[in-house]
Amino acid sequence: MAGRWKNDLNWSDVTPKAAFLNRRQLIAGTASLVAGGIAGPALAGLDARPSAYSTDEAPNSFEDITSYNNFYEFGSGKSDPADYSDALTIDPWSVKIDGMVDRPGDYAFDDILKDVTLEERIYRLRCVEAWSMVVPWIGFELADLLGRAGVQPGAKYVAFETLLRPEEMRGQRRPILEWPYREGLRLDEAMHPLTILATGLYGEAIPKQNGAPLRLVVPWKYGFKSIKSIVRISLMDREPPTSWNMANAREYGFYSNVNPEVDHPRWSQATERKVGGGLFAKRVPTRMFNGYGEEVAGLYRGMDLTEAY
Ligand SMILES: Nc1nc2c(c(=O)[nH]1)N[C@H]1C(S)=C(S)[C@@H](COP(=O)(O)O)O[C@H]1N2
Ligand SMILES: [Mo]
Repeated sequence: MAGRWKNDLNWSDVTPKAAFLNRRQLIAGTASLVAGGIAGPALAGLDARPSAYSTDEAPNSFEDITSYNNFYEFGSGKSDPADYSDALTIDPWSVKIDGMVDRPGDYAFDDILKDVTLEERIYRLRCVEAWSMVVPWIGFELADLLGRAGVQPGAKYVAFETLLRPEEMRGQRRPILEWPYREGLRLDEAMHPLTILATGLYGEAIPKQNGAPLRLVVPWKYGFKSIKSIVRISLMDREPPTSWNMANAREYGFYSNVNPEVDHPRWSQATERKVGGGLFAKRVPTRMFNGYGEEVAGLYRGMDLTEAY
């Protein structure tokens, strides 16, 4: 994969990770690279531009983001994805887009990238297990790809599937979940500009444990909605079955919007532990829609979010 970016120089080489402490510093870094004339090769890495949707909060370290993961295809321990995802081959990769679209087919990963605008999106990530991180993703809006496939008028939902390959994904050899991992969004959620497909983080191609080569990121929903290593996207007129909902519908609703007022049946969702804060860090209050309410509350106007959780 590294080769596909056509250069060996990445953000990590030209900018110490510490320089990513906050967005302002990142932008300053971008500007100085441009001024210094090495922006071409360095930024060709993922050629991403900053976005107004990014949070000013300090991103977690690359180490935190790539060593504390949920990716049950490699096991249910937090370090299993980093320990075992090396076995996954991600080149070649294609995404089947089917269902209610004008141009169904197998879209090669390289081909998908040709047509999209990569941005850096520094988003909060809130896991349903009540921990959180801030991640500097690189990605593009899902709406761009759906537009290219041509969504038909009757489509109301989008279903996503992860790769099924037990030979390489050792967790799939056990029935922890009904494989392949499946997720879904309502079409308006999928078309929202905050909803991205991430292909990188910290300016580099996305590590396998984070969902290489492309994964969904829906920052106002619990992390499990942000399905990794996607091989299929289907446009449907009905709500698709989703993995965690099939495993336990009472605990994991289809919407799963971050909501501090609706507790998980087994724990409170009112507060969260920020990963990387240290053993004695205080928990912080969880925000409605993970702090993205201004952008997305309108999608749910008139809905009872205690019922439709
Ligand atoms: N295919 C797949 N996608 C997945 C998961 C998984 O087990 N399999 N875990 C989810 C959960 S519970 C979370 S919190 C996020 C974690 O993303 P990260 O490891 O990149 O932080 O990925 C989500 N996407
Ligand atoms: Mo999660």
